Amino acid sequence: MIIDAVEAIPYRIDYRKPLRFASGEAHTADHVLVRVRTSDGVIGVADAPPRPYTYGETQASITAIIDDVLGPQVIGRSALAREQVHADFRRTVGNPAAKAALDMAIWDALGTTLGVRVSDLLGGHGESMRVSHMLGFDSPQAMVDEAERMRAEHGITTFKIKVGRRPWRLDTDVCRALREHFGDEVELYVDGNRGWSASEAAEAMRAMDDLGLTLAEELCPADDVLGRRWLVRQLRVPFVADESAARPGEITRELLGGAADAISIKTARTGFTESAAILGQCTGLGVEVVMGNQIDGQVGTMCTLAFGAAFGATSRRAGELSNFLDLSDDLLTEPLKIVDGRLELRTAPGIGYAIDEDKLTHYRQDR
Ligand code: MUC
Ligand code: MG
Repeated sequence: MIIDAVEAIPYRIDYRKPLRFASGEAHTADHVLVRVRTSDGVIGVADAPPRPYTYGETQASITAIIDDVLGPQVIGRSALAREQVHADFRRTVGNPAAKAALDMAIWDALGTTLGVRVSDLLGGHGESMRVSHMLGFDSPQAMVDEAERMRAEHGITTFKIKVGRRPWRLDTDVCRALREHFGDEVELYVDGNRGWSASEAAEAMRAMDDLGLTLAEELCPADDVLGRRWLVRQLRVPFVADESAARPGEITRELLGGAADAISIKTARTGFTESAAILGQCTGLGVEVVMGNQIDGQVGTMCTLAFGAAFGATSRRAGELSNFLDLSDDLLTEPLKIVDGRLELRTAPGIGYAIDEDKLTHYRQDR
């Protein structure tokens, strides 16, 4: 179970249509597939999605930090030695997606070696999760049409609506159109990716008071410290910290400072090991969590599912597990399928996926 090789493979797959949100937009998935091999010949795999507008990482930076720093550190470590691996990781500041993918690839190798699913190793709570779909910026009609297609084709009835545009009416009109179209048959919540000021967010949320939204995520910047506390105090729904609280210390600061009262856990940035620590922190503090999405493909989505299904607290709310549907193609031999609004774990050990090598050869950028 000794890690003897690490690979960081840059690849590119187009989205069918760009996903737009307040802090950026994604046209192509320029991701990095991370593979570890152990001395027994077992391969572990995970995905690193660069999100420069949130964490400063790029495809090139992820490949370089794995090739030059993190990969050489884990080579020679046992796949069981997570504490040592993370002590090594802490010697390098930042690079959350690169570290998360390596962490999850090691877990995948461990599960495969033991013949056990990673989700069972983590917690073994359930077999599936309810799915929430994230709707990027567009006109009210286009966003209603997309949500309707998601419900008709995949049975999805929970939607996270991207907000944070100016003027804020662009977004409140979308939320109202969705509620008018679906009535009480869907759950709706919003994510501002820090696009509004605290006062704009307060006005917009007041204008949507009658829409029955269930969560509000990152409506304004966490750096607007007093403004954000002022906003959070007056909202009638939990305020979810996402990109402002990606590390355990940041989560403590945001929660104790009154700048958030729920947390988005994203395996794409905290892997399995650190996500488990964050989940313990949140449940200990009595704070709700949501399994978030970093516009993941199917590899990343299965990682989110493996973690989310493993625990009661992460399975309570719908997990953001469907934006792989926005990609024009993907890398799994057996594509994911959302049925009746739920995504099921697979039976295979490890994270449970197999990579289609022909597709990887086709999409990789390094050959
Ligand atoms: C979200 O929840 O903010 C968009 C970019 C990213 O990194 O995450 C998303 C979704
Ligand atoms: Mg978010």
